[in-house]
Amino acid sequence: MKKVFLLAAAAALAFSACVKPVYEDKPGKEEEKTVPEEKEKTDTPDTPPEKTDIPAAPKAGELLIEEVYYAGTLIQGAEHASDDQYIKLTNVSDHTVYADRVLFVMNYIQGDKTDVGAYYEYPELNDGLAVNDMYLIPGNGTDHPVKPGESLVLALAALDYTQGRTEGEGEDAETIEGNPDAIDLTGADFEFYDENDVYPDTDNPDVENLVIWFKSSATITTLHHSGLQSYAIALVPEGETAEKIMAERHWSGTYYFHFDEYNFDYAIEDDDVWVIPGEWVLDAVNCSAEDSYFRNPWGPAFDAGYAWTVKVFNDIARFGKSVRRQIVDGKPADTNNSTNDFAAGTPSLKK
Ligand SMILES: [Ca+2]
Ligand SMILES: [Ca+2]
Ligand SMILES: [Ca+2]
Repeated sequence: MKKVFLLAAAAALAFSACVKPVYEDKPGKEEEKTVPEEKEKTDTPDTPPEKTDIPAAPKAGELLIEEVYYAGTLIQGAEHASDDQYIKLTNVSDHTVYADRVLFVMNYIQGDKTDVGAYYEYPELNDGLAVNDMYLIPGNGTDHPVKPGESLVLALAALDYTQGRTEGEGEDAETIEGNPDAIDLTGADFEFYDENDVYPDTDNPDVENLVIWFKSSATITTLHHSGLQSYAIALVPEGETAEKIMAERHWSGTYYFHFDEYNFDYAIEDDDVWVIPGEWVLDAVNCSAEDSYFRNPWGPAFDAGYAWTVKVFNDIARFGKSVRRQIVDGKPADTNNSTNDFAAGTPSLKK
C-alpha cells in the first residue's frame, strides 16, 4: 500500500517494471582451430616484432560508449519524438578489439530526485556496478572485430524511422507515419529485440539481436527519453552466464526512500539487481539533467560526472540531440568524467 503511494510520489523515479528474467543462450559455434605454421629458426638476434594488428578482447578504456542518443527525434507538429534511439561503441585503441561477450548494462540505483524532492538512498558500492538490465553482444571471441577508430551501433530497434510502418498485428495493428527528421537505423550492428505479448517489438531480420540476460521492462526496453539513466559496458569472462551472475552476484542491503518527513526502508534482496565487478567494466556513462540530478548511480571511479542534453528535466529542446564524447587530441575524450568528456549535439548518424 505505502509503496503504491511512494511510487506515485516518485513518478519520475519509477520507470521500470519488474518481470521474470528471460535468458537466452546462443548455440555455441565450434571454434575453428588452426595450427600455426612453425617458425623457421634463424641465428639472427631477436628484433622487436613489427607492429601488427593483434586481435584481442577490449581492455578498460579501449572500447568506449562514444555516443548515446536517448532523446529521439522530435516529430514535427507533435511534442514527442520517434524512438530512433541508439548507443554507439567505438574502439579508441590502436588495434582491433572483439566485441564478443561485451555486456551492455543499465543502472539499478536511481540517481535523480523528483521535482518534489523525493529520492532514494542506497548503501555505498565502489568496487562494482549495481545493474538490472543486461544485454550481451553474442559471439565466440572473434566474431565481432572492431578496427581502430571504428564503431558498433546498438539500436533499440533497427528500423528506418524516416519511413512509415505498421506495428503489431490484427486488431492491435497501428500505422506509424515516417518522421523525415529521424534516423535510419537499419544499418545498425545489433538491436534490442524484446519479444513479448503486450507491446509489439519489431525484429529486423538483417540485424543481429543482442542476447537478453535480463530486462526490467515488462514490454520492450527503451532508453529513458529524458536521459535520467546510466549505461556501461563490461567484458564478461568466459564461463560466466546470466544464470551464474543472478545466482552469485545479487546485491543486498537496505535502501531508503525519503520524501519530506516520510522515510521508508526496503530490502535490496527484493529487487532485481546484480553487481558487475569493477574489473569487468570497460566504460560507464551517467546521463542526467541538472535540475533532476541527485547523485551518480555508480562510484566515482567509473564516471565522476554526467552527460546531459538539457538542464531542465523533460525540456523539449533535448529532442534531436545526442550526448557524444568530445574529440581531444584526435580521440574521443575519456577522463571518466562525463560532464567534461561529453557534449550535446546533432546525432552522428543523422543524415
Ligand atoms: Ca527493440
Ligand atoms: Ca534482428
Ligand atoms: Ca571511461
